[in-house]
Amino acid sequence: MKRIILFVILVTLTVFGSLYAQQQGNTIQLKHGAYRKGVRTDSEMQRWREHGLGQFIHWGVYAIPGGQWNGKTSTYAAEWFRSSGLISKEEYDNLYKQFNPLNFDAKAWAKQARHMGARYMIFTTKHHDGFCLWPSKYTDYTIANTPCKKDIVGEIVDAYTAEGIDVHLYFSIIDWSHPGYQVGAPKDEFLRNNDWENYRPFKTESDSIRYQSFKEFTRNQLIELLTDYPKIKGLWFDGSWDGAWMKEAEWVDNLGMELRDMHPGLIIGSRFRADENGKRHVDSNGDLIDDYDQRFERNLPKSLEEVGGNDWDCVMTIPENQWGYHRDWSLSYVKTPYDLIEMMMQANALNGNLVVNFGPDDKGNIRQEETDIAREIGNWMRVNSEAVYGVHNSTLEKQDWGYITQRDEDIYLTVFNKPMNNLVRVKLPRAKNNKEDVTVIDKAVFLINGEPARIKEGLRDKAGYEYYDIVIPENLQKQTMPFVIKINLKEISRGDRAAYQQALT
Ligand code: FHN
Repeated sequence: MKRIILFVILVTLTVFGSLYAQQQGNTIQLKHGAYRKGVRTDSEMQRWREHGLGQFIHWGVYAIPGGQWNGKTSTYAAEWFRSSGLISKEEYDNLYKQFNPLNFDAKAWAKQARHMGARYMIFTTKHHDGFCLWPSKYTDYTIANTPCKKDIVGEIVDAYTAEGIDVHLYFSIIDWSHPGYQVGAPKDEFLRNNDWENYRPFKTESDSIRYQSFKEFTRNQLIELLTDYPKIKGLWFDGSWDGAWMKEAEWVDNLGMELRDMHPGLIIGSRFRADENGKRHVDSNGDLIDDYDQRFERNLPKSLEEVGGNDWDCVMTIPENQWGYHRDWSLSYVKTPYDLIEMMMQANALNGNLVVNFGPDDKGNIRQEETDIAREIGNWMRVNSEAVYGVHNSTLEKQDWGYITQRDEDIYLTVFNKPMNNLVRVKLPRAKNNKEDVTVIDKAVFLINGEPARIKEGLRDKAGYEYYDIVIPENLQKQTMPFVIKINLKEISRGDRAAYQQALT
């Protein structure tokens, strides 16, 4: 009994001790936590930060069933079809023998992505089923053993890079095809109780030994990818939530460093590894693990506080939750170009990138709906991309009619909810330099036609904020797509305010 009491006291002291340390701002010493406080400041990361829009491609043998088998349809994510219950594992594992995408044309995909305005792309080298779209020498379950035989990953890397689009390779840690891969035992209770040290992912020693072979295989494949495709900019990991992988904090951290050494500037998101306390994405001190936050899957943050000063991207499906090709898109709401542009601007306004997912079919075709979406986003980007690339959160507050982005002194107001009175009211920040000054709009122009916008007399609220109305001209009042007004501000003395107002009317 005494021992139990002692144990309880010790656990309580450890838990409260570490909470206290965090509350006091004390740092917990970690061997495998974040590499830095704040964001990476090198040029590769700066380039990534400025992308604004990306494309994701999920492609693999799951495109053959496309969510349907023997006349039955699965509502499951198409890329998880092996687990849908509609197909036997054996049947699924033999599908690759039929994989023959005769229409695959990496150059055409890359051109389409460039027209859409994507500045980077993420490509599934292998998803959870383990099928490799490159001829990996560490498994037979690859494209080399299909009738296709092409090095799909190689063609993608070359074609997209030639179009000026940076390539990041998606790599699933989960691999159902490898005999050594095993799902770790349930872990949540250990994490909840801060008892990660005692978490044991495997029941037997031999399971643990088998897992070593899987780790070696994973390492080999990652080294192979970096060796064979040196033009890539980053690795996009998935499936690292499994307890067995999370328990390998030291090994995974070392592997990450090895990969970074091989490929200077390599960009890796927060889904690769956990710290030694089983904390993912952010470590036990609340600092971001690796280079950008990958938690915003199909779920955009709503405020800068949620982003916590980190770099981040949001990967987004077009239907509800289908990443791979699913034949039937009538099963859920399908996002429109308008929806996706709105998400992109929301992301950009909060210092993030939006990545839109495409799922080509088994012949290598990008479906018509995706082609139409890519074209329409591209048409919009051709006029408005200034509001997307290289921008960041604005000094102006978020306002109800839309999203605001900024690059240097240029501020972009993207209007989604066009006010009924055709006046876009803009709340301006207080003057920075001299409290006696006021901020006013210096210039305003519509990106769609380059025409200057008319500004109406402003008003001031009790708190001293200035508001100005920008008039939407008649030729834009019927616009069904969002439009962008680029403005510049200036600070003038209060005494000059009346003259400024008069000049507006
Ligand atoms: O299980 C996968 C899913 O199939 C898809 O690949 C997404 C993309 O971010 N990642 C996992 C779910 O988080």
